[in-house]
Amino acid sequence: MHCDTLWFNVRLMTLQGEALGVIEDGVLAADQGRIVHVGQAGSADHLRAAQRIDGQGRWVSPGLIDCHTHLVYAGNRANEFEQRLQGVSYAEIARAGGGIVSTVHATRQATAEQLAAQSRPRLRAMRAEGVTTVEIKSGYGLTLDDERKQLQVARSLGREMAVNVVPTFLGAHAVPPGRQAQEYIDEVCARMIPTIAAEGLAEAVDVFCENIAFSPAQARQVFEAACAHGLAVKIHAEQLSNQRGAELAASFGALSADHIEHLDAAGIAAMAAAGTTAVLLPGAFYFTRDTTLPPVQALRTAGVPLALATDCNPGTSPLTSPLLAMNMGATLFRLTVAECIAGFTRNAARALGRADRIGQLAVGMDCDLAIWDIDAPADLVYRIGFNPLHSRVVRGQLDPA
Ligand code: DI6
Ligand code: FE
Repeated sequence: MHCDTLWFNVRLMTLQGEALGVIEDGVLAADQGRIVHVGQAGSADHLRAAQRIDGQGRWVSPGLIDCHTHLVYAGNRANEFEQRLQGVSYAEIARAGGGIVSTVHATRQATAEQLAAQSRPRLRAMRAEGVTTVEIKSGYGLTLDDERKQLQVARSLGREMAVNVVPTFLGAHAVPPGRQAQEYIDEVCARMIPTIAAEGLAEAVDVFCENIAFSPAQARQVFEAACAHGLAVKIHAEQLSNQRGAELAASFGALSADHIEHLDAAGIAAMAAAGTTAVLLPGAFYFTRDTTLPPVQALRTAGVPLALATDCNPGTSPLTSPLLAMNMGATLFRLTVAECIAGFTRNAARALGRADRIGQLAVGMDCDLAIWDIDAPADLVYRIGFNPLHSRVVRGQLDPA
């Protein structure tokens, strides 16, 4: 049997099964962008490879998947960070025209080219740490045209930089300046979601359900519209208070409920029953100096899959490092090494509805790989501010970057 590329002398984190699914002396083969063989050394002798690559004992994981980001935006809020260090509150900053609204203004004013130019370094930083798939949300345009612009820029950056981009429509992120929440949500449901779906601009719809954003009743309305137009649903839930948003989202078969620091037992049970993935965002927890921990042990006990992501956004998590997010997942949330790595691979794929295509080294999956100069998988989680990526492979192609 023929294949395009065969890697030998590699140590594989397959992410098959419960833990990391390690194969110490492994081989992996790809053909036409898909994995066609994964096994122990010597198990691929029947394969005739056009190209054979000696991995020199390096560790290979699935390409990292950042399943929750807002990385396409314009403007800079470092000034707000400085103000907050001086003791100015988030509410005062918002009243003075800062906060989400300042990013909305900057994003509306930017042309698509300017928006891409400002967002490109963030995607480049993620790519440099082995990211092969990233979810990118809209939510800083808050008009149909500006949301569309964000989603189109997300797509084009992905193509340009050989990163698979999964776009999510987050029109229900904030009430646009000068509008009323309910009449805006009516527009999101009646006009924006149908158009975004018809134009194929997003795979899922997300809502920021919180006392400072949209109510559970409004989230329900958005989910009904999303489902009617064949889009998957996700939710920003229980970040600051328990609105029972995760439970609501689970009743719509949500792919994920994200943040969930204030999630209760009923929410956990609903997520477990619906197969909804928990996306933990330690960067936002850290940056906002939150003190309420997500109920990690209860989620584990209930069998809810745990994903981890950067939440890259200018207000609460200016983070573009999945490796640092893994370290924070371990130090702040007490996740194990295997949970941190699964959180950026197998379980992140679940949170995006792509578990059948990415997130594991398994026959039939896309050949998206991260190749690491490390002694053991724990090095990915343990070190701080160090990047041991050797190279990236996307759909079987070695990354030119
Ligand atoms: N959760 C948050 O904390 C923010 N958005 C969200 O969905 C804040 C985003 C920002 O301040 O720009
Ligand atoms: Fe977010």
